[in-house]
Amino acid sequence: MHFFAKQLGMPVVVTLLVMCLMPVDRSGAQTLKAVKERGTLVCGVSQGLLGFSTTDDKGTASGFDVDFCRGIAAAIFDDPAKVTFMPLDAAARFTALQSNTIDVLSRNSTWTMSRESSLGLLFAGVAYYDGQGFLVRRDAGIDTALQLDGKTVCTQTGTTSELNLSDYFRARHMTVKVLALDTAEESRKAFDDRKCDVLTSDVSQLYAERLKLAAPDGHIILPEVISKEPLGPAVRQGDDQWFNLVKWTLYSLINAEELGVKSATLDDAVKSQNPDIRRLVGTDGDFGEQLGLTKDWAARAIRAVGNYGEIYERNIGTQSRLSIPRGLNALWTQGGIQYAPPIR
Ligand SMILES: N[C@@H](CCC(=O)N[C@@H](CS)C(=O)NCC(=O)O)C(=O)O
Repeated sequence: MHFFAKQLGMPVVVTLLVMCLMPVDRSGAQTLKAVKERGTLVCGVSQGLLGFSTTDDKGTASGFDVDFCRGIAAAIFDDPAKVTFMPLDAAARFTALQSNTIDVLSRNSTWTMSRESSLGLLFAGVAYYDGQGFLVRRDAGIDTALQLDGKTVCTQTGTTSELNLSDYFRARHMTVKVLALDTAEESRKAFDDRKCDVLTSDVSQLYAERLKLAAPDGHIILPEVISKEPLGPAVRQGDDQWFNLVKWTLYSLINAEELGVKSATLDDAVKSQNPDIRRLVGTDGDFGEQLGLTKDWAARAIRAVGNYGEIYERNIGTQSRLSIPRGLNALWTQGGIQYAPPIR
């Protein structure tokens, strides 16, 4: 008998061998099953942030964060409409995940350590590299954050913006009065009503909020970006299959842009000889099956919402009213830092 078998005894060796050959334990994998049984994905979004998630008069949701959820729904059901959007304010968003009210949170939320280490969540990746900034009235004569001493700043409760604000001014021995409100709408209104001199938030949100102010052109965003705000989709801990599905759907959209695969050119991509493209769209390999889906999982998502660049330009980039330059969110091959691990 082999040495190890002698030491451990034959039954133990056989058990170990059988365990090694068994499929991976999927006991934590409840979310995908629940989503499929329910027939719709429940996605937590903001209560209305232009370009990221808004709802029109007919009740149709659109935006960058919304499209990501539609992409996941398409990957699962081959139908981007099979998603239910749940608007959440900053304070309610993480509890909604913890209590199983939503399957995924796609709501301008910053990936921070404590949100993973103490809230029991996991961020699946960075969909948008952001940073915190300041918006002021053009006629206030302020052109740098260093002139904000003594001013009143409006922010939102339960956000990283509120925390960074005090760090930033304390470190510079400056004092600002903070007016922390519950929703973005309340902050914007307070600012428009001149209850505060400054509005602070992630820069992408300042672009969105500026368009909703009574006089958008009468406002400027100061040059200082005081924090790192990597925004991305979050899930509950304890379901690796679901975590992988959300993460690789995001990465497939970024890889699709890098490989030049677009919604309109998907039929050509399926016939491509490029091995990276063949794996992405499911012509080669069984990557989709490994996620609990079908081979063409990524192709379904790309067909429905386009690649990362298409989602960006349509909602917040050149084709949108926000017109936010790609900046850090350009691909790593184009001078930015959006970089997706390979599908192989
Ligand atoms: N990225 C930051 C800020 C996120 C946040 O909730 N910002 C507020 C504005 S400061 C917002 O988006 N509100 C949208 C809403 O209430 O629907 C975080 O994760 O804490």
